[in-house]
Amino acid sequence: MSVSATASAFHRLLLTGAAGGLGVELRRRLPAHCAVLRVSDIAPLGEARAREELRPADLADAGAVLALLEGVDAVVHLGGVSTEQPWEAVLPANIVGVVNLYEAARRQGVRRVVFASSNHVTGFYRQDQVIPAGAPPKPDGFYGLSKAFGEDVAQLYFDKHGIETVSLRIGSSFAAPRDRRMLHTWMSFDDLERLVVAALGARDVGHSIICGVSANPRVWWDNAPAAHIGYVPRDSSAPFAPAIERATPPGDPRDPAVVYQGGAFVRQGPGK
Ligand code: NAI
Ligand code: 15L
Repeated sequence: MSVSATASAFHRLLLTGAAGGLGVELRRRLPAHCAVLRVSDIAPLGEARAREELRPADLADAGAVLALLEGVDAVVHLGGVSTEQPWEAVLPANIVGVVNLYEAARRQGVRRVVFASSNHVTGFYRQDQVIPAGAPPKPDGFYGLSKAFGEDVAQLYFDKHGIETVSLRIGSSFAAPRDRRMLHTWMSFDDLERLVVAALGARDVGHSIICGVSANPRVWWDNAPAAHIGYVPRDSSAPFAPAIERATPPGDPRDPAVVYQGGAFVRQGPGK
């Protein structure tokens, strides 16, 4: 199911990471909110669909990214490394790539970016804490560090060049929550669409940091800024809780993956 279509102010939207898990979902859903959807990835994208433009590109290639943003009104930036990886993999996709994207936005006159950040920017806050949506970073690895860098790039390009960004610290966006941790962090695909559409259309966002999470009963993040951009989640992890709790015993309370919000990511990465 998709959420209802909106009359969009955007003629041509660019979706990076369009071949990935969330990209496949948004590729199907974003045409309801724009006239033309330009889709890009380093991985195969298949055939172009109605009102689509295919533009394969490596985010680490500055020239390719400059061309990618030509004629675009706004960008939904999902592309990059999406899990904890060696620095050599994170650097080109998530560090060089995000600078290439914002430099291209500046040079091509693009005024709005929706940036897929991650809860791993704040993975080293404890699970017994509730933190505000824009809490100072406590990244849990190279991946979280790269997303914190991406948020800082977004801030720089707003302060210096007026390019507005909504950075989405996405929790766990999958068809359904997969474990006890995701009962806190889950965001449905319908709520993802609601959030991205709100982030594209809201006025005067400057650089806003919002948590990408459904209306779950168990909360680690105070997502008050979401009201400012008009995001109202409608789904919840609650119906999934009984089956998950039956299937998986609570973890060892001394396990760092149980202590910290980043879960298993805190056990990976530098030095591991
Ligand atoms: P994914 O790994 O399925 O998709 C990422 C896409 O980026 C892939 O299709 C990959 O080919 C592409 N990509 C990687 N390096 C590239 C490069 N150098 N140039 C061009 N494209 C490149 O990840 P997923 O789950 O779809 O996530 C999308 C975005 O949302 C990612 O940025 C991820 O960090 C972020 N996110 C996702 C969450 C989730 O629960 N799915 C949670 C938090 C953040
Ligand atoms: C992320 O940032 C990842 O992209 C996604 O694959 C999940 O692992 C998610 O965080 C999570 O924390 O569950």
